[in-house]
Amino acid sequence: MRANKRLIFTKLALIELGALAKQRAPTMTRPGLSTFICLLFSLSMVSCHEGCDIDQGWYGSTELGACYSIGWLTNDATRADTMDWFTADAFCQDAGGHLATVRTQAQQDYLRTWLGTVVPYRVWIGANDLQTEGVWEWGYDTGDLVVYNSWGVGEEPDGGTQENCASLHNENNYYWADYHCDDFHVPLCEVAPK
Ligand SMILES: [Ca+2]
Repeated sequence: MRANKRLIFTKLALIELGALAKQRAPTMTRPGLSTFICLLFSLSMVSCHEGCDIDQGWYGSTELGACYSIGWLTNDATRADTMDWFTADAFCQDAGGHLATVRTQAQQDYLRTWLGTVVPYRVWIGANDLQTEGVWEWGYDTGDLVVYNSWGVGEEPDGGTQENCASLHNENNYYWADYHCDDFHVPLCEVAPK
């Protein structure tokens, strides 16, 4: 990281912190800018992940509403790091969480920017319509229905009963797409911020 870029990031952070200090209500800030600043910090190796254990590979924040992890992956990720949706679901539960939910535009934007820098593969999230075709829920048979969505422009989801699990499509700007659940993708896990 060049020194002048660090200076710019520092200035942006000071501007943001100053704006936050002027607000009386701490519960509602400007999530878009804050999340952007936080992401810049993560890319510059400066911690800005309140509520998420970044030392253990969990990215996100209390403000974002989620901590996401692909913790065992590196930029050298290979197909060996991928698995089918059911194995991915169990993998995330073993990690103390669940396959990722994406419930807001801020979360989608965060994941798109972050994953675009680290994962050159399709990424499983928890959305599936395994129980009832066309009725998408977070996790298997949870009743936690998908409300916000970011399906790819066009026909997605377009696989009918043959494609019942959702992935962030790295070849399409991380919009969602439905895939056969036995395909091999990278699992994206989530835990709640502390
Ligand atoms: Ca389907």
